[in-house]
Amino acid sequence: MKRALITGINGQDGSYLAELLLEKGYQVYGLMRRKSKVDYGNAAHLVNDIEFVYGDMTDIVSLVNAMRVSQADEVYNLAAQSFVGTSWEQPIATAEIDGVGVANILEAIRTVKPEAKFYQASTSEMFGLVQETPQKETTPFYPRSPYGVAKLYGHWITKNYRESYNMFACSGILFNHESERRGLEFVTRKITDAVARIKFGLQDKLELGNMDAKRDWGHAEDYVRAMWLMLQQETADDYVVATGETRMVREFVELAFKYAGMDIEFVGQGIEEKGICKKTGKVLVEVNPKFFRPAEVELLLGDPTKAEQNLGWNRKVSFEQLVERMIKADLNRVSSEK
Ligand code: NAP
Ligand code: G4F
Repeated sequence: MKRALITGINGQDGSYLAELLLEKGYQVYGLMRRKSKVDYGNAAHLVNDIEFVYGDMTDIVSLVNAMRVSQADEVYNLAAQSFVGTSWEQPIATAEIDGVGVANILEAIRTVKPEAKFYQASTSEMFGLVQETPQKETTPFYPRSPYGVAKLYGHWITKNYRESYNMFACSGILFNHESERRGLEFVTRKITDAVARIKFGLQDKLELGNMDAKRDWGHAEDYVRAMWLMLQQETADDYVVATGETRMVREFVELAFKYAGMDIEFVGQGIEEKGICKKTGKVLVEVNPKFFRPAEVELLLGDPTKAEQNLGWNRKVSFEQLVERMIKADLNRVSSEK
């Protein structure tokens, strides 16, 4: 039986990856932070199937302990302060968790079980002010947030340990991936949650920042499969994982309202732009500059050719299916809460 350690087990990707590895017969260990009230987050339904180990990416002792306890053959480092907006408010914590934390886990592996295979959760945020479109493995990086800068350190230290110590260490440069389990502050889930609440009369309108931003959005279930595939190869390498399609935030909003039976149209420009319900004429979407970022990533569009050719990876969930799944789940949840 193969053994895997997943950091960030309570997050969106951690829970989907744990399900995949359990299905494949792995013994799964999950690293989680101690909280004043125990909360397994997205992994709550797996509480009897996973061995949980307390630890923190900023505490190398806890990571050495997690490696000793798990004796993992594969380590998936998904733990991070993952919200770009917060990285301007907590730049140091973000650097310590998302940057130095990667060196900590690599050192823990090197100390306890150097032959373990390692996956690092790198990100398309590292492309930031994009230098080439579509973005691929060879595109130069230009991060635009403290999060992107910290992740770039994590990316390079992973490559450096591969080259310095011959460790099997891979980075997946994953573009945005969402799901019914996405945190409520990320734009897709903020939209589907708000649309459901508006539908059931619990909220008047949705306030957003930059609706012109373009993202390459896929479903998390597809993306965790790519992580696993990377660690099943003969040699370690880095891969872009993306859909090859890009959409504006505004398109996500329109589709989410449509699937909830409330067609909207956008009128006005800039901070005056509004989304109006075609049937009732009510304003359902407004711009609030409070959600603008100090520096924005305007466009992300990934080229997944290498992952498709070398890993045999393909995404299964389309953009439309992603929005539909998320809106359906939030409509069900909000209706039962109501
Ligand atoms: P997520 O839902 O925010 O999950 C992140 C997890 O990291 C949470 O379980 C969190 O635990 C844990 N964590 C945070 N700080 C920690 C610390 N100091 N020590 C230990 N654990 C800590 O993120 P996700 O969407 O699943 O993303 C997984 C990884 O992929 C992240 O590294 C993210 O940066 C990266 N990534 C995500 C995307 C995307 O579009 N989703 C794209 C590219 C890369 P708590 O529950 O205790 O907060
Ligand atoms: O959903 P977001 O917060 O995701 P962002 O910044 O692209 O980061 C996500 O994807 C990265 C991969 O590229 C991951 F590494 C990272 O961990 C995270 O998962 O914002 C998407 C876009 C941005 O351009 C933002 O300015 O939506 C725009 N936006 C417009 N209004 C908003 C809002 N974002 C949020 N969160 N909230 C708004 O009201």
